[in-house]
Amino acid sequence: MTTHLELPGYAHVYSGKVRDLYAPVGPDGATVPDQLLLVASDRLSAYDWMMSPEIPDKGEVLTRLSLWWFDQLSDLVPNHVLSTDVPAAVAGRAVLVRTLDMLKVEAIARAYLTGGGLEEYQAKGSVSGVALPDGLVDGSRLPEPVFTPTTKAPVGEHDLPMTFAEVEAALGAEAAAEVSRLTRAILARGNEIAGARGILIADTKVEFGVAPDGSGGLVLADEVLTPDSSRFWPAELWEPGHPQPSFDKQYVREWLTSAESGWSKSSGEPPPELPAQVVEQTRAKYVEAYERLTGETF
Ligand code: Q0Z
Repeated sequence: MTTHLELPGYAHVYSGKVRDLYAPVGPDGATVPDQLLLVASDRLSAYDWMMSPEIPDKGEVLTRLSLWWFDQLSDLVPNHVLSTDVPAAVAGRAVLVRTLDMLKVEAIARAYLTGGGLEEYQAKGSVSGVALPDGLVDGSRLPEPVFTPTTKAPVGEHDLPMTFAEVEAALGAEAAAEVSRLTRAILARGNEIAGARGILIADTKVEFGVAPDGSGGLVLADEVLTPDSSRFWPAELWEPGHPQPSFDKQYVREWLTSAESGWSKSSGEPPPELPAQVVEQTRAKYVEAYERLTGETF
């Protein structure tokens, strides 16, 4: 069990699997309600287990990538970022954001068929109520991105598919339509940009909020189009008909499932420590994704 950082001027609010939330503390000692500090750690999960050791620089790579995507998407949707002026201890891997009322829906869109979407297609010929052509296989590109929302389950539990009617009941018909349109537009834009740089984005999960005073429309929050919120695939290895290798986690998964690790996914036992070489190869993949997408040196 790891405990969170002590950040001067901030109070810890919440920790997820790989990120931590803090609230700034005002001069009166009270937390500032309209701002949050979002801190990305170097933690990595695979097969629902937290890996050890951590992946150096992963939090900074993902934070900088998310900030870059917010810029690429700024004509589509406003975002929650206020500032990157953050405590030195988390420099580069934290952002100060506007506190929003978060929508209680996981906004997911799929551009390629795999995972839960593939299972639903095989059973029903449709995904989230959208009829799809016959003959699609694992990894097939969809004619256009499909909105496949889920519930937001508590940490440790798994999210469940929601019908569009359930999203409308939760958010109202107008907001539901806007969340669907924006989520699909974000993934379409993501693939226009990433495809030209050798990365396919199979699917992505985004989070929206609204200003607590009810003014304005949807605001894109959290992280966006990172390998933690999306499935990134190397374009040159794309071959529909079987599961695609993950751009970022391939070395970790290959090692964990190899005889060398001595671990079995189905054992219920925690996985062994990652070898230094697997950690370094994985770090290099995160850096490579950042550099390919942004065209900048990490
Ligand atoms: C994001 C999360 C975690 C990082 C709440 N702008 C916002 N306003 C209100 N709430 C959030 C945001 Cl981004 C918010 N999360 C997910 C959990 C670390 C992000 F522990 N939860």
